[in-house]
Amino acid sequence: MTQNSPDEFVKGISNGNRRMIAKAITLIESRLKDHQTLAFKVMEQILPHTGNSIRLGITGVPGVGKSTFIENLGVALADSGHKVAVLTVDPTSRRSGGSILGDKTRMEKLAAHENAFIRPSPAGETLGGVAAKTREIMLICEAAGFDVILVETVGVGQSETSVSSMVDFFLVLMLAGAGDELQGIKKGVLELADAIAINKADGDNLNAVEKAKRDLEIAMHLIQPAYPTWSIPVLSCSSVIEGGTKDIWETILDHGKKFKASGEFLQKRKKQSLEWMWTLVEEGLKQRFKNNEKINKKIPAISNRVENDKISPTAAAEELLSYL
Ligand SMILES: Nc1nc2c(ncn2[C@@H]2O[C@H](COP(=O)(O)OP(=O)(O)OP(=O)(O)O)[C@@H](O)[C@H]2O)c(=O)[nH]1
Ligand SMILES: [Mg+2]
Repeated sequence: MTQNSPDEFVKGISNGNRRMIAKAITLIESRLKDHQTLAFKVMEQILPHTGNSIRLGITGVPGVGKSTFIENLGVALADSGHKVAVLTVDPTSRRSGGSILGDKTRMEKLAAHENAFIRPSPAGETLGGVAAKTREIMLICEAAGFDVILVETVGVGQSETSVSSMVDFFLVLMLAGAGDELQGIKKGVLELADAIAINKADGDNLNAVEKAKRDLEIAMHLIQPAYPTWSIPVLSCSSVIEGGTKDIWETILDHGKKFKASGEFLQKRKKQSLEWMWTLVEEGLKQRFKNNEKINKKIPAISNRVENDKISPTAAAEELLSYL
């Protein structure tokens, strides 16, 4: 099969052609040098057509209800004419063994919706690799006319930081009544949040949700808001009651309005683009270092000298770096 030209890709993507979008994503995910070169050209050309979307990140412990929330909100938005793309960042191996399928069935209605596009986590050895690809896939979706991008990530390690640095609004879902430890409430995660929502606010759970809200509001007072125009709200939501996600969406729109008016919206996106560049530089440097033959040859001897106190780790690092 002959490969499409960059122009054909760009045309297909801007026409919202699903097959071309899928092909472009395959290109982004490929390890082949030829594919990467082509992907680079395509990305360069579509870049001016990106950015016209609301980018929303959603995190929370496994089972908190992220996928159900996305299905619910996504269908409501898609029904009202929005074009919704759902991406995931999940560096854990949780998803091998068919749970991608699991997620698609959890988002059954959304997956079947003509205004929606669901793409599971790309493969990648490093979180940085997975996140970088997700970010590029997000740009492809934007160029294809998707105006709401929902990125789901499980609350593990650094994946939250990666996702929060590619979205306009970062939503942390929590459960009432679960201990702090279980929730993985690290201060760091709360600092990334633009809103916190206690999920499953339905049925017998309502009292516990109210209590959790009060506790979290107190905890949030200790956190310095990152942006002057926004103090982080603690909300509640439910995906099983009609309109249970409506307040969250309104909060997101309100945030967008305020950030656009104050200029912080563009500022944040610019900052994120620069941060992304530096992340890629760091990853690239590491990769080049690891793949450098000259350095690889020197490593055993120099390691030996470090182990036997013949050379200080500082001097050894200096020497290895000098070969780059
Ligand atoms: N009562 C109630 N149950 C919910 C709600 N949202 C999700 N659930 C249930 O909670 C379970 C987990 O939901 P998921 O949406 O798969 O959770 P998740 O956070 O995506 O989980 P992972 O992808 O495994 O991290 C499912 O059995 C849902 O039916 C809610 O608002 N209320
Ligand atoms: Mg899920």
